[in-house]
Amino acid sequence: VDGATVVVTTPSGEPLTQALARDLAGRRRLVFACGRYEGIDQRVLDHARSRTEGREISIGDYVLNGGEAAALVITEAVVRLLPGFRGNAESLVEESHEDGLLEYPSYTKPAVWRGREIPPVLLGGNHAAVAAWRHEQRVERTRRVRPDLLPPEEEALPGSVA
Ligand code: 6SD
Repeated sequence: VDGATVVVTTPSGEPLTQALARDLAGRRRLVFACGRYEGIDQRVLDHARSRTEGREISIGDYVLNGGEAAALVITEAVVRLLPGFRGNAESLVEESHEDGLLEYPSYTKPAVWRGREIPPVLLGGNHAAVAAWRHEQRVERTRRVRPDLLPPEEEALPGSVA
């Protein structure tokens, strides 16, 4: 198809990241090719690549039974980045993986739910304190579950000397 990017979902592809999703969101048209059984015959891939731009993409280091679920995941990551998908463009920027840190924990109403309270700093009205607390939560969570993502300026542990 004219101007299309053919996306082949495969565990041997380049990893899907937010940056790759953003790249794909800028393409005119995406065509997904989903393998079954042994995947897609190499000649079909070569033919598609001779006529269009092709990307082989993996959604993670595990093996699915076919490419369809991976295509759905890629579609979800890309479509929400298209212009006009939702009103507040700024709210996208704060989310996990847009700036290398995981998201801070989210609290809504009520202030006490089944005996569990919202952290008091969030109810204090001090916006700078809220921002500092959320940043620390993001750093702590990233350090704990995804140390590979931690930006260099956050690598030192609190109290450590450079
Ligand atoms: C046989 C497929 C296509 C089988 C896949 C992609 C990822 N990240 N894991 N597994 C996959 C894709 C598996 O066709």
